[in-house]
Amino acid sequence: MSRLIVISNRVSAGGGAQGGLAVALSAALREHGGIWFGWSGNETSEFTGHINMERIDGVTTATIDLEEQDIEEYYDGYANRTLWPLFHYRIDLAEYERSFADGYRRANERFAETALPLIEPNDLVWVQDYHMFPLGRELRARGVENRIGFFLHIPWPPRRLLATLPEARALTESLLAYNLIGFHTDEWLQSFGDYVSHELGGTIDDDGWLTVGERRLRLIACPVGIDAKEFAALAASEKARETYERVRVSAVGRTLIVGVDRLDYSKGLEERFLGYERFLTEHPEERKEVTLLQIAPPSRGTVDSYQRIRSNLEGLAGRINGAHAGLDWVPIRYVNQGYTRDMLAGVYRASKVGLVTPLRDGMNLVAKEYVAAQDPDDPGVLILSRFAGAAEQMPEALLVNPHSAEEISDALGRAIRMPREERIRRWRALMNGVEEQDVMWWSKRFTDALQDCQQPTCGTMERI
Ligand code: GDG
Repeated sequence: MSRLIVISNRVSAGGGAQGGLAVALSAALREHGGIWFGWSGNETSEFTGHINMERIDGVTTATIDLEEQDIEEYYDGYANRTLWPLFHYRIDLAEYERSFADGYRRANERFAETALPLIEPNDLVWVQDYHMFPLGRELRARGVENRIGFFLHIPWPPRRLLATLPEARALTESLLAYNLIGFHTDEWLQSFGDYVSHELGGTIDDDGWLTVGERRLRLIACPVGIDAKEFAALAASEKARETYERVRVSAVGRTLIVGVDRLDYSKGLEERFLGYERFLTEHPEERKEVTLLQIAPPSRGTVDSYQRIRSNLEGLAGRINGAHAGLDWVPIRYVNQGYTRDMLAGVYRASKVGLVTPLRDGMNLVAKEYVAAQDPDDPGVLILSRFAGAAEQMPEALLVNPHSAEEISDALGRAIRMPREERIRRWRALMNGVEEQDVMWWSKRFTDALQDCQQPTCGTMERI
């Protein structure tokens, strides 16, 4: 079995607070052996390329520090202010600055330069996400002939939106350096194919082999999952049970609706609050019988659009609570902080409705965690946005258009009144999918497909 070199912006091996993705990548690294390489999250006054090697829970990690200018232009800039909004269809929020693009290129060159000595001839190299689109090309330029795969965790935007990015063509061309590119869904894969065939003259066969000039690489849809067993076990833990009781007691017999999201404009939180308000207005009989608990830990606080969404949401929650609350009831409990994963599992289980309504999402793991945490004999109902990648795999959820307050309101009414047999039937089908296509399935499927790709010859690579 080949060794695996995982390269991602941040490295998060070890520790109890790991998310499912980190668990899966750590497991794949333990199985294959190898190294997880990326940014330490720390700043240095001058970039030296010094690698800090550590061994954490059986996984070798290698991290580097970046300069302030790299962090501003590459991470806060191009990754978070340009690519993230554009790839979530928000060209109104995307900032196109040459200095960001330059910083992104420089940081990727630095990552390639420092990762180079870590890569041995037969290793599989697996690059993660939009922070590192050009990394494969930078490695090829330095003579790396290994199989290199890339996985995109966010959507690939429609061709005409992508065209607004000054570097769209160069960025897409740089992806041709990989042997394998993975997307969560067919929809994102097709968007990529559409751009490549219209703008680069590429053709794609039925097995996903893309040919552009002399380059040939494979595209696959490979939806990420969660560690379902681990999550179900978390839901049964002491801490989860304690949290479950606390949350149930605080709801005093009311039906709890839960939302859990990083505070991000892609997650549709304002639209969700408005949909919930519509429900309160249209169903006066349900008023005081329901409570929406929204957990939204802040993220990327240095970026303006994140500060704006935070203050907009606070204003909206305040207005809705002001208009509808009574002496002993507030309609929305909006919590601006994070909780441990076992506590989250308890919150999910205590909630009769999981309200997951992003405007766009590559996949959305909260939807899967909500399902995995339910009581099989009395499960809650998942309401899921049609525009989350997860919707392709989860048709038994109540699928809604997250922009429509009416659809959110109707789905809430239906979820709250849903008979137990129907809840169990829907949940069983959802849980089968969450268990079968879990995060281990995802990483194995990707690494197997990468292993099967032919190693490129040096000659072909020089022409990229
Ligand atoms: C990107 C893509 C894709 C949230 N609040 C707390 C907390 N969380 C955890 C959740 C979940 C994770 O964060 C969020 O994952 P999502 O998948 O929902 O969203 P993104 O962070 O935007 O992730 C997404 C994913 O990559 C994987 O490919 O699915 O589409 O955007 O695990 O539980 N965790 C803890 N406390 C919190 O308060 N501990």
